[in-house]
Amino acid sequence: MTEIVSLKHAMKLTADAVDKKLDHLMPVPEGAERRVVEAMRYSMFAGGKRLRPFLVSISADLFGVSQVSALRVGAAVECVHCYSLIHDDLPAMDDDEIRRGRPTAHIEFDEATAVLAGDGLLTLAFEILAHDETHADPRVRCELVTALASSAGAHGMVGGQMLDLAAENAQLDMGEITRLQHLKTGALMGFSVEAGAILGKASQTTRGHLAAYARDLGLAFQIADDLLDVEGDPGEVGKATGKDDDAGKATLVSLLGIERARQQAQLLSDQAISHLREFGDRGVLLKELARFVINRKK
Ligand code: GRG
Repeated sequence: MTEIVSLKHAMKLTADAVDKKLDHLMPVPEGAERRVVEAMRYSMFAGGKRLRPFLVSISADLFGVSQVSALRVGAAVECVHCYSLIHDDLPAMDDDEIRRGRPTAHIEFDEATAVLAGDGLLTLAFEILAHDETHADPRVRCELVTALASSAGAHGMVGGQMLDLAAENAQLDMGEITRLQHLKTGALMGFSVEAGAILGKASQTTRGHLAAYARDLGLAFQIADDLLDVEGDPGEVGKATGKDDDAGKATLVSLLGIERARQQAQLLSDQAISHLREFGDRGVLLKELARFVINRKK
């Protein structure tokens, strides 16, 4: 119980700090472009958990990296995450009207503005990473840019979203679903964990352990998300539930059933924790987070 309280406290501290940073990085301009920035801010400051910035922060902590760097990278990855949610909600994709308990961006504004708000956030992410305040070493900044681009692009999250769209009303097996989810959800989480190691110039062996942790964490997170879609309370989850079933989407829950999916999430969470041995007590928040993602209610 004490550990969960301290995890929540640590998550809140990071969320507050990254919100402050994002507020500073997204000033509202005068003129006609004001509307797109307002839409970016509307979606950005809507009560997200800031899980990915927290992952950056705690992985950076393992290597004694300054929180100034970690917060900027956290802000960048949250921009990419937020863009993906705006675009995912569009009528051409998941066609959702509620996200985080509020009207989605295209409902609150309009479709064209929502597309542009997503584009604005995606490009802002790379501007943040490339700035010399993110890290003094340009090679580190370049590595961050490359890693975020590949985890967000056609061989990462965008590719996963393509597989997801193609999967409607298709019979996917466990391997295919796992690959889809690894790309759609896991890739950006993988970047978030890897970012600390890039900032801290960690060894390849250490990076391998963190990548294995992130892979299992992402898959466990996604199963929990699919369970929430089946069992969650829309009021608490902050969005419509039952969407996967309505769209005929294959998930590990539809394939395995609720009980076995829950067991699989537990197994992945335990496996994620097993990759953290080399960090000893310093890995405690990463461990707690692996437990948190499968027990969350939103
Ligand atoms: C449109 C390129 C493009 C990609 C969309 C992320 C994504 C890919 C789709 C979102 C659909 C979805 C519900 C995916 C499940 C995993 C996920 C990203 C959940 C939302 O992440 P949280 O729980 O959200 O971290 P908050 O609101 O806390 O920020």
